[in-house]
Amino acid sequence: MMEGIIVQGRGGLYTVRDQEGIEYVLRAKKKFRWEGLSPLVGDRISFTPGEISDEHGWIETIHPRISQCLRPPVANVTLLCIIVAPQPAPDWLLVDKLLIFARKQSLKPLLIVNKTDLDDGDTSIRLAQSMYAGAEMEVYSASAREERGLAEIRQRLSGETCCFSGQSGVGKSTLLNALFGLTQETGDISRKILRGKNTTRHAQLFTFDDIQVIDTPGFSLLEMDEVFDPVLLRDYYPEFAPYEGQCRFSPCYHGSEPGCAVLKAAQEGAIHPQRLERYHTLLADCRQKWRERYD
Ligand SMILES: Nc1nc2c(ncn2[C@@H]2O[C@H](COP(=O)(O)OP(=O)(O)OP(=O)(O)O)[C@@H](O)[C@H]2O)c(=O)[nH]1
Ligand SMILES: [Mg+2]
Ligand SMILES: [Zn+2]
Repeated sequence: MMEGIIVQGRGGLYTVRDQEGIEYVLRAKKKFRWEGLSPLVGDRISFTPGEISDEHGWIETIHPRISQCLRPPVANVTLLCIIVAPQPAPDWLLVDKLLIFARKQSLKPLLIVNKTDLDDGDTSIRLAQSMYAGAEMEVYSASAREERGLAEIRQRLSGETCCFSGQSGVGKSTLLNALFGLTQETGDISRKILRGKNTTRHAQLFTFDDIQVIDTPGFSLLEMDEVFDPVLLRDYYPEFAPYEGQCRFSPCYHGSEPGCAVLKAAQEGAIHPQRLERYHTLLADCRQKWRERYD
């Protein structure tokens, strides 16, 4: 049996790369379906290669995952790189949701503001830096087009399995091309609606020295799929931590309770008001799902 990593999967066929960099096309054995397990890009697997006359071999074993993302569906990522750009306009709520996903999976999150060449007065990068200052997320900036900020990012990605994630059209593929000399297809942004055109259709894994990166298709909707007790949401906000236990009520959701230390901190400028506002949006969403959980 041989060992490899899934670099792409489409239509039930998986491209797998072995240690020597040779690629094989494989199918998954039926037993995985019975086990409710489906192979993901990033999975480490054991396989039997196809015979010369066969078109494909078989995935025999999927090794235990250190992490698993559902959106985008990839395995064994260590660093979730969330990409935003001044254009298309950042959906910060989407960023906050990705950040929560990352925390749930114990992935380190990292934000990259791309297209700084379009960032008038550094508005986007400054906003990102101030919003996430207390959120334990590193913030980098880059211009794939003008090749700015690339060396710092490359250095940060060293030793990691990174997943590039974010809205369509922010430049994930262009940035990966610039960082690693790839020639992936990139797409224009629609002029009318200023949105990406979903150019990347499948997740794909690339390896450069000690860096593995996965490019993924952009998306604009992200549901908080998991239903969980809304009181747990606050645990995903490191900027709230200094105030836990100081609110009048216990537990406090930091919603609109009187005597809430988090609300007070936000009023005094210690917590970014937009982060708190979006937290309230997610809290309402979470509460509704929690109420409806037995329906
Ligand atoms: N001005 C500017 N444009 C950029 C930069 N990076 C990417 N773009 C442009 O943004 C558009 C979208 O780039 P893509 O790399 O296809 O975006 P993507 O995030 O991979 O999009 P999907 O594959 O659809 O998710 C292209 O027209 C790129 O040329 C940049 O740093 N500056
Ligand atoms: Mg792309
Ligand atoms: Zn509170």
